[in-house]
Amino acid sequence: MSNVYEQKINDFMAKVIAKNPSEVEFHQAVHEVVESIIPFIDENPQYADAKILDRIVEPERVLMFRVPWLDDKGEVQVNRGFRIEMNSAIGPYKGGLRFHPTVNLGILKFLAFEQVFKNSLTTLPMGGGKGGSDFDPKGKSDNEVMRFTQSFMAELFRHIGPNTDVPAGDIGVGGREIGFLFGMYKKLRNEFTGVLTGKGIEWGGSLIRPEATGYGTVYFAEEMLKTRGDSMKGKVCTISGSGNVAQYACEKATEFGAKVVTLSDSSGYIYDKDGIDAEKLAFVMELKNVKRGRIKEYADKYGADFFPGKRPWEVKCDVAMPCATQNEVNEEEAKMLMENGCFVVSEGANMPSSPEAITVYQNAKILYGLGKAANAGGVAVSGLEMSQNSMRFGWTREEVNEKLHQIMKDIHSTCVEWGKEGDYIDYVKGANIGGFVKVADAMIAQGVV
Ligand code: NDP
Ligand code: 2IT
Repeated sequence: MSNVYEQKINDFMAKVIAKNPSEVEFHQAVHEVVESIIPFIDENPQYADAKILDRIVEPERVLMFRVPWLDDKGEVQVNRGFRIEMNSAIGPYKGGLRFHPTVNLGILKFLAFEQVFKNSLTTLPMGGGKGGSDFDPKGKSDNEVMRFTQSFMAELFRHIGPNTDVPAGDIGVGGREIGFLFGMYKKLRNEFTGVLTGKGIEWGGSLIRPEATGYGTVYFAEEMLKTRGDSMKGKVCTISGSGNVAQYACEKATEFGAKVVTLSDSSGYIYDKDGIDAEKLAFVMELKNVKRGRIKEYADKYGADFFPGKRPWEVKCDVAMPCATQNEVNEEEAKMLMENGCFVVSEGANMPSSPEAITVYQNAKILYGLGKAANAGGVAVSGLEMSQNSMRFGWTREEVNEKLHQIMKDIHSTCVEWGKEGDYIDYVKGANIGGFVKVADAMIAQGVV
């Protein structure tokens, strides 16, 4: 990159950091995007004239609120709730809710910022948002989760709506939580609407929404492999996480003929050299979604290895799919992946690779599908859930899956269109520019608002 661009990027970042001190994940996400966008804007001055970059890093609205609730002992607990309404240029704010003790403003702003570009890439009319709380669902009873969730919605309901802001799940928010949130919203508004996605199939949900993020991440990996005349068949895959995204990435990779050898949680990872087949995955789903147990129990049951406190990137693989959380692959781990022959990284999680890890992938010229492209399948099917709710009609599994698959192919094509550099496809550049253009053009068309 030329010195002129580096100077412009540094100047821009200095302003962002001064204005948003201590929001380190937000700085990281913005930096990754502006590295692609600043050179692009130089050739497309209409975006500079309209100050699009200055506007796009500023949330349209940030909501922060007290969430008091009573635990099972009758003691008062207090958490903090957030909703970041980042950008509504191309549709209502859309994005998940995260319940995790690490949640803070900077993390949710990074996620909301990523969501703007991701949602644009899906081709569907959705703006970007994110929210959540520092509430820790681990070890809480169903009743405690319900009381917390109802208190959270007792404030959030006045800010959201099917044409305004449509939350969904993320870490710590799955079918159970969406159910409690929806029930409370409906009671407070006296309206049955598609205000949340990820709903149960009996009450307005879409088939394939639970599967969508993980499936999409594998579809994206398959598209990347196709550019080299290759496929997922026969590939050894490492996956981190064992939640919603990891489970369905494992299912689809196995269906595509790959062998998935790892899963993890925050306590460590399991390595199963024989592969995690459908029966073993059913055990994981019961363990994680119903019993809410630890991944170590997989090793106890199937005689696999368990590595406490470690992440799976030291395991030899062809394809790595980080599906747990942000910054879960550092520079050293990225180097380890490359040294062991990994040549595809498809990110189910949001921003799982550190900036240094990304540089390692780029220098090695591997197929690197960053989260905002590779994990867009989840929000894409959320968009399809919104369409089905508006039509008061539901598509079949096959129809939704086909649409999801096509959207992932289209996102891949967009990345190629904007990111092709000779023989190499820079998916980072491709996704950032491809996601930016539509939002930026819409912002210009709508004036200074
Ligand atoms: P889940 O809550 O279902 O699962 C999260 C998994 O990641 C768990 O195995 C959890 O382990 C692990 N994990 C979470 N935080 C950490 C941490 N700090 N360190 C180590 N492991 C951790 O969440 P999802 O599967 O829905 O989300 C996973 C990732 O995918 C997130 O980055 C999310 O933003 C992203 N994503 C999710 C989408 C969705 O539709 N759900 C869509 C697009 C992206 P433990 O149980 O021990 O905490
Ligand atoms: O990060 C994400 O894209 C999600 N957690 C899903 C958001 C959604 O609205 O389905």
